[in-house]
Amino acid sequence: MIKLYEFPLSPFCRKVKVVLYEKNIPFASVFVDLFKGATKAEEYLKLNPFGRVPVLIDGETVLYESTVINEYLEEKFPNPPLLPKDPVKRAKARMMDEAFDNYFMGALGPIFTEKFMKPAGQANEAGIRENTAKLDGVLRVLEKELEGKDYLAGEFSLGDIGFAVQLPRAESMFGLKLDGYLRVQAWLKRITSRPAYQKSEPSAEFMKGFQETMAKMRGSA
Ligand SMILES: N[C@@H](CCC(=O)N[C@@H](CS)C(=O)NCC(=O)O)C(=O)O
Repeated sequence: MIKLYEFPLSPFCRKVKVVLYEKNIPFASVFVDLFKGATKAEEYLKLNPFGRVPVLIDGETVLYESTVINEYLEEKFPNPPLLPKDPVKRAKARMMDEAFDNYFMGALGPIFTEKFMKPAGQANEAGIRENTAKLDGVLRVLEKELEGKDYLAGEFSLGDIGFAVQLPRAESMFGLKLDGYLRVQAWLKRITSRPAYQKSEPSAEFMKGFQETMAKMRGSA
């Protein structure tokens, strides 16, 4: 059976999990405790020398990088398809996934560090504002992309998944405002109501533990 090494809150892990569930691929989840530095352990580095989650193991095949893992799953398990047939729409789906990884997560990562990793009161507020403005810029792009379309590439695809798993989290944990982005809100509703999406949500128990650990870390940082 396929194994997914994951940290449930990681959007890169959730990108892969949504695909596994959408395609009804059975898999076993292996919890990688980022708080305990598990990605830097010698055994883990044999799987991913860059020390990140997710890692997917399929028989003898060991893969890392969420985008590549999802392309692999799409090729090996083509049904239901998560990339459009039309080459232009396929390119759009891939562009949107890249935009998520690079521009959205590229701005959210530094906000996470400032807001959650620094001791209370020591966050670089100017840095947070600057990166929040970048996130807002990405939302403007999405709103425009969704003009006349239900999904970013015209049909539900790999291009929607990263954004859809992380936008609600960015709203609840980072205070990102979706007000005024009406197409984005409607599109999110369409995706978040999918059973595969819902199954990929971290459990309430995990979230409670996560919040307690973050609070302890900030208190003692
Ligand atoms: N480009 C990678 C990014 C993976 C990544 O950054 N994962 C983070 C969690 S969201 C991680 O493993 N961090 C652990 C660490 O840096 O030690 C992908 O798409 O899989």
